[in-house]
Amino acid sequence: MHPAITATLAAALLAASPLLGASEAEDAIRYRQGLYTVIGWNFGPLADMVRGKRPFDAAGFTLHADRIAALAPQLLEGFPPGSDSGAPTGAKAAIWADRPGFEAKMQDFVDAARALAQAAHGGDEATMKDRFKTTAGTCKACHDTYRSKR
Ligand code: ASC
Repeated sequence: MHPAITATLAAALLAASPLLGASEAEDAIRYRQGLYTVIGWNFGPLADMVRGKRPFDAAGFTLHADRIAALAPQLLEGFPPGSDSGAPTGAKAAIWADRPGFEAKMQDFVDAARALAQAAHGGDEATMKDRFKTTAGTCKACHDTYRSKR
């Protein structure tokens, strides 16, 4: 085969192949799902406090808010190209097809989580609850577009 054709074919194959091996994609999927599980674990008590299902407790609120603020910035690395499949996942192909849109939604969550933790350290209950609602809104906004319905 002509070298130019071989090179073109090789380039086409590379472009079509996932950038990650199967086990790397699976690791990334497990990593991000683990993070979302831990974030959800910490989100629960905050939601309960905001909804009046458990007594407001500023120290507990701050603990969980700090954890979420620390975890949120670690999510994006769990979505490398090629990790759209390899293990059961609700992540939509739009995450990779519309990367700037996805990263903007992710950044909204990171920013909101940071503001939530800052409010918690500020100690004003109304502000804490308000920032919680903003944060929950950023979760939902991303899920609406980039996560398949469960
Ligand atoms: C949760 C959870 C979500 C978000 C979202 C916030 O606890 O599992 O996906 O909060 O419902 O609107």
